[in-house]
Amino acid sequence: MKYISYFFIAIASALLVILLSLSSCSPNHKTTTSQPMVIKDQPQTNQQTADATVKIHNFKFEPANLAIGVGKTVQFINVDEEPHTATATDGTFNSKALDTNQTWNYTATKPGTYPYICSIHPFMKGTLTVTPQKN
Ligand SMILES: [Cu+2]
Repeated sequence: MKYISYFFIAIASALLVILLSLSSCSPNHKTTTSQPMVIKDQPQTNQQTADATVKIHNFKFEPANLAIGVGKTVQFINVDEEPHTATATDGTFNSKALDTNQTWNYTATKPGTYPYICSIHPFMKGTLTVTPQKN
């Protein structure tokens, strides 16, 4: 009987040691092994990151006038409770309706001046100027 109880104490302490080493090691392993994978994923999300942002707030485009270089990306984000769009009056781009906190990216392809409105609230006006230089 004594041997059996020693045996159990030995197993229990061994388990404790394993548990302790696991709990102290696993956070380190997570930060070292899973973070490089996150970093690998980041370039993909960085490609979608915009060069400029237009916030749609209080039924206004902020800033209402924005200039970006050709090839650059502008992100529209609607922070209103109402849906809004960013719709070029000449049809060059159209975000369709953006719900609250929804974003939409537009990459400028051709230099020019593009007035745009919200097609739901046409009194909302903005102008996107696409400059020839890639800045
Ligand atoms: Cu609107």
